[in-house]
Amino acid sequence: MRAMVAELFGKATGCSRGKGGSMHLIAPDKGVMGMSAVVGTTVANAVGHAYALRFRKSDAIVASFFGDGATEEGVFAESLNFAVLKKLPILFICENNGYAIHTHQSRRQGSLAICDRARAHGMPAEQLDGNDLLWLTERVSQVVDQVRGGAGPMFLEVRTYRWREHVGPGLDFHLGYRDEEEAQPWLDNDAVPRLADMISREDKARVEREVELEITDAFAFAEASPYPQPAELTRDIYKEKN
Ligand SMILES: Cc1ncc(C[n+]2csc(CCOP(=O)(O)OP(=O)(O)O)c2C)c(N)n1
Ligand SMILES: [Mg+2]
Repeated sequence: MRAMVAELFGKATGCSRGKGGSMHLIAPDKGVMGMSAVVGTTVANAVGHAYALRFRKSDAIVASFFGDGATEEGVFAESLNFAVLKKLPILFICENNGYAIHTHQSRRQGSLAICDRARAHGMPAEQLDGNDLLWLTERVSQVVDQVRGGAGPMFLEVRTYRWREHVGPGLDFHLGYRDEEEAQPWLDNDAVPRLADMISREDKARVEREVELEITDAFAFAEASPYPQPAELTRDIYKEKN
């Protein structure tokens, strides 16, 4: 949390040493192999990493996260095809929130059945409800075991919804591309309060306290951290010699 928030502040203690910002977080020691602002590109990076894991005879698998918009990029099709061809240990997870910026999926895709497109490449695909966290956790762990066991790539489309504007904390219903009626069922059925209802009031208060503390601590850490030195400008451009 500290390294992530410090990165948002552009500080030297950030996980990308303050040079990545919100869209280029990376933490290989934690298994986070990198994010990119260019929609769809991490799908190919993830397939490449799965190929590397195969070479290294690692028992790790890759989970590649992307949005519904990313499935429209050419690189998406190329990456899925290659993953199936090489039977790579990778789980593709599409977080389908119905929108790419202000455009609904139905105005961008001839077929809304994203899973069918994954199946067309020759891999099993399944749609899951992103608000049902317990089933999501159980099903994903089953699928992870299958991928780890050598089943080859698998695809999950997880249905969800965007509450706020595309970037930022504001509401954007006044823009007219969607209405509150569409959003309300998602707000009412949100995963977090649904899960909170399953635990005791004391546990809920404790979790909230711990989370608030962790966030407050991370922001204080980020604010107190220094900015990167000018010499950082030319570091991490090419692979450094050890
Ligand atoms: C190749 C490319 N085209 C366009 C953009 C501009 N852009 C930024 S986010 C975004 C929408 C992405 O939608 P989706 O993949 O569904 O992700 P979401 O934000 O909904 O999670 C677009 C088009 C971009 N960053 N990269
Ligand atoms: Mg989306």
